[in-house]
Amino acid sequence: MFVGTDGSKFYGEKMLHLINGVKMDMAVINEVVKKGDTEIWRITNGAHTTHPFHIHDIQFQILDREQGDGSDATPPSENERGWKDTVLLLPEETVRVIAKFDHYADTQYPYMYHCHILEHEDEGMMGQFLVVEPKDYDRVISNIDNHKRIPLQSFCKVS
Ligand SMILES: [Cu+2]
Repeated sequence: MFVGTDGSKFYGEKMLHLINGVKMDMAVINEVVKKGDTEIWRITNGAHTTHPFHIHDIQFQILDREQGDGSDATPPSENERGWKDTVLLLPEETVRVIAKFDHYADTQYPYMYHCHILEHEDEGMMGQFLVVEPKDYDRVISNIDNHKRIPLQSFCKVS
């Protein structure tokens, strides 16, 4: 799965903070994860603002950080090598995190991921993901695709 961040979008005078270019929508499931899977999420901040990116349900470990100039990814510093539920995304930075989704599964009630700056999440810088039993995955995906869900593997942008 890819999660990312985009440059801030300007709509008139208002700067919106979004993920994948869309606002949080209670009617949209942005991602679906199979319970028991280990996933690497690639989170890119294309903005000039720092965003603390928070994921519900799981704890993750930071794999590496990559600067926007395309320089090589570097491992996290000593203080970032423990279990995390939030990772700071510096401007123009990409961070990869790894997590195992092995807790509660439900086909209807999603978890959230969002920027932890209150003003940003209020603007819609938040998304929803379901964790489902593997046996339910195909059915859930086909149901959700009938609505306006962002396709899996889309490059999720936080801006
Ligand atoms: Cu933010």
